Amino acid sequence: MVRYVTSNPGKAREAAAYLGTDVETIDYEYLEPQADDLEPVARYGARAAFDGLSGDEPVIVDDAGLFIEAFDGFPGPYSSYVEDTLGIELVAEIARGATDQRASFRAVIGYCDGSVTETFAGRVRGQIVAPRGDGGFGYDPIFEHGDRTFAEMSVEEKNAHSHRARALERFAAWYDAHRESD
Ligand code: ITT
Repeated sequence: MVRYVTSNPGKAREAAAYLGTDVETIDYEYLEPQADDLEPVARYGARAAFDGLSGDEPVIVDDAGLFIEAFDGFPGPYSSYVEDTLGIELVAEIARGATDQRASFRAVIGYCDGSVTETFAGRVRGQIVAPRGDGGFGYDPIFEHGDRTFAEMSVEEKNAHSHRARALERFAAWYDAHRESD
């Protein structure tokens, strides 16, 4: 059993739907350093969550963000702060004023079992649009992939395309091989 550690119920819902009974989701806030890249944040977070929680079961954390092409990837690792301060409507309005609306979501899964720490990245491309849909969470209403925003998709539909599902897929393949070699 792997523990998926997050304070975000939207992420927990998607991970549980993707990984099924192999995962237990735990609501726990671990120390997250600020960095220009997601990978070191996920790596550090996995270790911090493993050390902060009692128990020997491996943990995974998930650091994600929205990277807008016209803004050279901003807000990227600062997505949480920007969502809380500007809000997604204003992000969409500013991005739609630029000539290029392309963006991508990225997620990095950090894994730690006390002795091994690994990271797994996933990415999905799309474009910034005016908010549509009431599903999902965070920036989902302003991120269009194909002809729908992520907020217009069910959890299963979003998992068929998302950055998180791609990172979880890479993690799950590695973890199966890692367990077999133990
Ligand atoms: P934890 O760190 O506790 O897991 P968090 O919400 O702080 O939860 P992140 O730092 O990874 O998680 O999220 C950064 C921001 O990106 C935050 O504003 C999220 O709402 C947003 N976000 C992350 N994944 C997303 C997704 O799949 N769809 C829409 N927004 C997402």
